[in-house]
Amino acid sequence: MEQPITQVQKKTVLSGIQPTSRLTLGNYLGALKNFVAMQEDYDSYYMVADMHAITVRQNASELRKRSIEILALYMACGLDPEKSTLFIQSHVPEHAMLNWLMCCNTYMGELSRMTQFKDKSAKHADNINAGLFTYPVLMACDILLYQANYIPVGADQKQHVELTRDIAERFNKAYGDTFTIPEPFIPKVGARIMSLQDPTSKMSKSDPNPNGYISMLDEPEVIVKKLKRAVTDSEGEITPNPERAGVYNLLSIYSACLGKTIEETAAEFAGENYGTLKTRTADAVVSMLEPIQAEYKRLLSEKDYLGEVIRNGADKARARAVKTVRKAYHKVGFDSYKL
Ligand code: AQP
Repeated sequence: MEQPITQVQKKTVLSGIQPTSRLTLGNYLGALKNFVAMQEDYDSYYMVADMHAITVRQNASELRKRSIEILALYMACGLDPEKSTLFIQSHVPEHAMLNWLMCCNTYMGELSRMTQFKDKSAKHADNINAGLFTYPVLMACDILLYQANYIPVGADQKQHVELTRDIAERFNKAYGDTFTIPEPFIPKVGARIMSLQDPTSKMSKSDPNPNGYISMLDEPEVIVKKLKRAVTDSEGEITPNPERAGVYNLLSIYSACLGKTIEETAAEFAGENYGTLKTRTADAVVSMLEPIQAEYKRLLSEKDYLGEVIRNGADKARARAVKTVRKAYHKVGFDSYKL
């Protein structure tokens, strides 16, 4: 007799990027590239994290515009709204609704240990707000709302995903099984792209020095110029040594662009000088970004289509998120039948 075909349920993936500025090569290689790679095999939710962005003061009209632009950039990179749920975080009020529950299940001590809080409060000493402190709780809600199994992120976000696991386990233990326990999904190469001007700190889109980062929308000549100016060292030899941060960063960028290991790239450049490494890295970055930039420009001219994608994405995300909120509200003793 013929066996019935059993449908294997896809695992769920969620991630997002803050629309604090134009996205960098670090955002692409550390996160976005994996979003695209994972959408075929996973039930994927990718959001523009505008609620996280306001932990640092933003201009309102720019934030609104940039959120749409970043969603268009997601699509230009290959995220397909037919395959992935693409949405803007603030369009799904369930993120804020779950946040309070999870704030009440997170300890101050845990939040005080978060490296990103320490870094960002040093950078924004005039605005160390409570949102900056509780940012990882909202991030935990983003993940738990969709019962996500895997979270494609750069290495800097590993600590937040680990905290999410702790909060979810604590809640499940106190109230009964409610949330899926997620795992970070960090690329082997490109997980931590460093600043071109200070290769001991992370390439960041809000770096006040534009020579420190490559924006995904930089013109080819600008990319070439920034990489030419990248800080290296005086040793002159190309070896895959993480302690030689500048050279190692260029090797990582080249490798991540071409899907190679750092060792393969170092062997390819053995005996070459830094000038060659910089030029060929610039070529690799430009060839990778050029088609994305062209598609991005095309998509931005399709305003009605983008609007439709954003509305549909919010509806799909809400349909999933509300189920989790109902379940969690009921567990803590709220009357959730009206949700
Ligand atoms: N330099 C990087 N290398 C690898 N991955 C990176 N990511 C960010 N920078 C690098 C990954 O991109 C995703 C989105 O990051 P985010 O915008 O939510 O926040 P962030 O980590 O704080 O990124 P930025 O660019 O440094 O933003 P600003 O300047 O606004 O604080 C995450 O998966 C992150 O790991």
